[in-house]
Amino acid sequence: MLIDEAIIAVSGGHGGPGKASFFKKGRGPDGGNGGKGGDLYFRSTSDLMALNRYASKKSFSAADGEAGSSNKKAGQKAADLILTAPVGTDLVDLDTGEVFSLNLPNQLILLCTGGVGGLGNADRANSRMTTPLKAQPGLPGQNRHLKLTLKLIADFGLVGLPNAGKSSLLNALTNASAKVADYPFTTLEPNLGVVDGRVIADIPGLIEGASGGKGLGDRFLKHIEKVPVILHCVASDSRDILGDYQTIRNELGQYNSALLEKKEIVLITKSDLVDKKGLSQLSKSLGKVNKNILVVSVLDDQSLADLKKQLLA
Ligand SMILES: Nc1nc2c(ncn2[C@@H]2O[C@H](COP(=O)(O)OP(=O)(O)OP(=O)(O)O)[C@@H](O)[C@H]2O)c(=O)[nH]1
Ligand SMILES: [Mg+2]
Repeated sequence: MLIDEAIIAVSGGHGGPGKASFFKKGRGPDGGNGGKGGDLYFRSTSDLMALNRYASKKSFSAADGEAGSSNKKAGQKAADLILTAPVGTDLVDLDTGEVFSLNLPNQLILLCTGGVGGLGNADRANSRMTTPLKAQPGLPGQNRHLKLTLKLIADFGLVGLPNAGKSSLLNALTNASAKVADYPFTTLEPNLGVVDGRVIADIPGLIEGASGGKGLGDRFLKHIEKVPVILHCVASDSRDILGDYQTIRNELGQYNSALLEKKEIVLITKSDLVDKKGLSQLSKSLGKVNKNILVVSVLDDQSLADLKKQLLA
């Protein structure tokens, strides 16, 4: 199962404690400083499942700095911890509201700096305090409570009512092998496919009320937010194709009105089920709301080639 949301606690490592020690024969303090705690980073990965590990483990901390030792020997800085999240993940600091977005491949973001190491008693010595007996303990690393939300980054998003033929199109156009069946809600998680380096996302079916939680609800609407072009599928054998179209537009708009500003190509799917005259009526009726219409069938290679051409242009 694709996990696309997680809440975790993260922190940089604690600074290592300084050392309190003395040279032999009363020649003063020789305790070394503690090392810095490790920093905690997030790196983007192409692995869509990368958030799954945060379903079980909820707390991550970089390693603590090494303690200082005698003879003024400083402790080592601790190793950094690099966590991963899929490209398209937004990380929101739940305390400050800061948002960090992993939108690029292999992007590295510093989230928490490690704490500085404590001073050993050698470095604490000064003219007023020549022989400090104590060292400093080091400081804790920065910590954050993060909400991770994956919003798929794809060039195109297939959107529509259940059964509209979205997954069939994904399979016909790309290398994907999404499950296809003649019942609603076959697709329960988004699928991705690639054609000539362009990514198409197949978003699970939406129904009236999805933005308010009906059907699979609004869980997947967020995946449309980072997709620049919507491929809106409406089935040609529907009894009310304009109604189907408007239902989806309403849900998109209620979730986030910015989704309605995106470029939209309307795909009248399963065109083999309707005769030419019927198809031209459907195009005419949808043409009142969107001029960018293509008629496709997974059984009609020419229609798929035309669609591909338009997508890759
Ligand atoms: N005749 C015909 N049937 C199609 C075509 N495309 C899809 N179908 C059928 O329509 C049904 C639904 O197809 P899917 O691709 O699973 O539809 P979906 O939109 O992904 O559905 P959900 O995942 O439930 O939202 C399946 O039985 C497909 O075989 C087509 O071009 N022509
Ligand atoms: Mg499907």
